[in-house]
Amino acid sequence: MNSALIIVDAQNDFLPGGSLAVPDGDAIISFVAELMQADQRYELIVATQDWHPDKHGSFASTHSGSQPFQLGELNGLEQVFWPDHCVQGSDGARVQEHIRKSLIEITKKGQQTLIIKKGQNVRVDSYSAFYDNAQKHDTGLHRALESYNIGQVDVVGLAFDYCVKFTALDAVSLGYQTRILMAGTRAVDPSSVPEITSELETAGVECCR
Ligand code: VGL
Ligand code: ZN
Repeated sequence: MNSALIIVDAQNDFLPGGSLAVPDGDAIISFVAELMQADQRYELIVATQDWHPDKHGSFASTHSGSQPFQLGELNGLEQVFWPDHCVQGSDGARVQEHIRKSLIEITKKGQQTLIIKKGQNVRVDSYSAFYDNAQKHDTGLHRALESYNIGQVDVVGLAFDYCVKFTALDAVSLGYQTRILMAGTRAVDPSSVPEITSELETAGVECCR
C-alpha cells in the first residue's frame, strides 16, 4: 500500500516570530525535513498552505469589537477569531524556509510533491487539508491521493489542535490508515494535547510518539 506524507501549514506565521506563533513550533522543522528526505518511504509528499485573503472572516480584525482568540460565529459555524495570519502572498504565508528548500530538492530528485492551498473563501474557515469547515468545498487532495493509490497517510505540521487534527479526522473518515507523528507537530494550546489525542484515537487516528 502506498503512503503519503502530509505536512500541514508549516508556514512562517505559525512559527516563533509569526503572527499566530505556535509554542515551540520550530521544534518540528528538522524532524519533518528528515522525513522528507527518507528515500522511497512516501509515494507523495503534500504540503498545505493556509492562504487567506485580506479581511478573511476568521480574522478578529474583520469583526469590530472582537479580540483574537475569542470564540464567535462565522456564517452559522462556531469560529475562533484569530490574529491576521497567512495572508496570500505575505512572508508569513510562505512555507518555512528549510521545508521549502527541501521540497524543491526532493522534487528535483524525482519525488512527487503537491502543494494544497486552503482558506481562500472569506466566508468560511478551512482547517482540514481536504474540506472547508462547512464540509462543502473540496481541495482536491482526496482525488490526488487516490490517483497515487495512497492508502496510508502520515500527518505532521501545525497546529496539532486545529489543522492537523481536522486533516487527520477527514483522512480517517475517507478511509485512509492515518497516523499523526507527534514529534512533527505542536499545538496552539499545549494543555489541549492529551484530550485531543484521545479524541483522535477514538476516531481511529494513530498518534505515534
Ligand atoms: C490554523 C488557526 C487558523 C492551523 C490555521 O494551521 O492550525 N489554525 N488557521
Ligand atoms: Zn487560518
